[in-house]
Amino acid sequence: MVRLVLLLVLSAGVGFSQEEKPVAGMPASTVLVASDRRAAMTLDGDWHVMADPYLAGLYSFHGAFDANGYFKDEEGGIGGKLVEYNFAKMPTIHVPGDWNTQKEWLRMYEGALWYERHFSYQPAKGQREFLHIGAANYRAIAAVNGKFVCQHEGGFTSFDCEITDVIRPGDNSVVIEVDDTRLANGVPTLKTDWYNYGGLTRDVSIMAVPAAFIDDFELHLDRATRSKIEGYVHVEGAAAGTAVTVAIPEAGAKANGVTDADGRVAVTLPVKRLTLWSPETPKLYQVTLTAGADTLTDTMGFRTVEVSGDRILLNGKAIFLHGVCIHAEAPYRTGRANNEEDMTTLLGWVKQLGGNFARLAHYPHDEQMERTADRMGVLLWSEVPVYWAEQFDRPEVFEKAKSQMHDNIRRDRDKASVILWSIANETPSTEARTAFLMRSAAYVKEQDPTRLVTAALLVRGEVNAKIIDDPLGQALDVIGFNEYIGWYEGAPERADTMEWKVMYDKPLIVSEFGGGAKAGLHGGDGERWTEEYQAEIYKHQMPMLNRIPHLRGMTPWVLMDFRSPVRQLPGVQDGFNRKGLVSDQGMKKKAFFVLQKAYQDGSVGKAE
Ligand code: GCB
Repeated sequence: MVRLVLLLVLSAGVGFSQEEKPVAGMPASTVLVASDRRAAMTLDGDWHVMADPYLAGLYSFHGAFDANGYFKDEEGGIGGKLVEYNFAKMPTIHVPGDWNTQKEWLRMYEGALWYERHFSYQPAKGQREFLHIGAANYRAIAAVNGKFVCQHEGGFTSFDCEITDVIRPGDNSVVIEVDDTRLANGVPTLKTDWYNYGGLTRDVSIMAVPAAFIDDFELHLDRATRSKIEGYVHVEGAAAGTAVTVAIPEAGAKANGVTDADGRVAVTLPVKRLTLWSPETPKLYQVTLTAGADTLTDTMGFRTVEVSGDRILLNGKAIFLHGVCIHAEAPYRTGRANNEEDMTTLLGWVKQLGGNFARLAHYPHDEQMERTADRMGVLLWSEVPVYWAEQFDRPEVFEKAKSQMHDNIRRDRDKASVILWSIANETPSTEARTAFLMRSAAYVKEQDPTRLVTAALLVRGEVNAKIIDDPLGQALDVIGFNEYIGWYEGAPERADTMEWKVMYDKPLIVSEFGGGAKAGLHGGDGERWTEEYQAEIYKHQMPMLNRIPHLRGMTPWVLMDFRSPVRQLPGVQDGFNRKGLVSDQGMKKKAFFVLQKAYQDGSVGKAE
């Protein structure tokens, strides 16, 4: 491993490119499920930061790692003696938080930023410790007390690095290099329509667990009978025969078992009189898992979701998904959403709309979002950032997408709110794309057969007709599609005569439609950027949506205005995509009320 790293460091001087940054050979990270339910020592707060656009800390003449995998300087964990830098004298920024909205000098910065802080700790004998990072956009390399502990790629998934061997009693240092350079072979790729907020955007903490501990489990209500909960528990480091118990005291359910040679045990809990989770009754139960010395208590809802013909069934009943798309943008202050108040505000607006559903665009959101949706009763579509023109023929791109799907599913399969895994958004229908996404769909099915697979597709158009026939549809349980009639395409009235030809007998969700408006800008119905024009789009969309065969859900674009560097129109956009129903400052636009009325009186959408 060390040799590989050194080799890469040496070769870095000659023709080094961002895409080749040394990620191979470093210790891997893992994802500990329900980590937010474990006792943790928070590392949130102020961290020293140093921008490093030339990656001097990794590759400079100072060198990087010594023969034992240590950074040369134990003090700060970055190459060289403390001559040309000094973390203690560097400015600080707050974690969690993107760097762009915290410091004017970092507003447009894309590159590497080193984070550093100290913390005091007393390791208990026989425990294992992990550094938990809620999200680091886009790549991260972490070191504790000068020793590498892990690397990670993917800006929106959480990860855990084992630090048992390097953490020590008393003072400890942690250094994390976060690099948000956009990559042609990254997921997402170079161009998106959202702000590339860099940094440690979510909570960071130290977690201690017993030597053998529950790192993964899955529990779901059986679709066929709805009278038993099934799944498994995995105990990392457990000897075969370790006793495992799963108990849901309020439901009078309990199961015992022992781990096999892989640390795994299958569980079945018969349940009677279970209150099923739904948007109307978001009932959550305490679920206690015990394995040897480890105990983990999660909060879970139980429900089933399935497709029958062209209907979506929740707990066996046909449902129409009245929803809206949401970016992980913080209301009022902008930047990345990362606390419970942000989540409650965003989902509160969904509830005010009369909605029961949200599409979390276009990447995994903070886990607190799913927790809040579980509590408030909002069904969710969860997505990985396979967005627009990915390099679908490059094998490493598939591996990156796969690891994000894996980590996202592993983190959130204990959340009743999540019913749909989306594998992509608006990808061109090419052979390479279809082969890639067919594999993605199969992978998601294998990882989680209890939920539904979807993607937001593009639609083909004829003069007065739209056609949904993308070959990827074959691999999806529910077909999502985006359309912008009245905004990118014609005037709002164009929807009135549009015909829809759907080649699949499957449930459909219109996963985007809408248009831009500047909150507070008023004018005639035909005047772009006014609240009136946006409201007109919604008024003309709804009757059309009611004519689309198999339509079982809708998530207009988008709940709230969000920052995007490709939206520059001065005085109107000013760096924000203005398709929000609510402004970034929480002002509701006219279209909000048009949609609210339709959701509340049920005039749009039929469950069967
Ligand atoms: C889309 C994309 C979304 C954009 C939106 C827009 O089709 O999926 O990410 O933000 O259109 O506003 O153009």
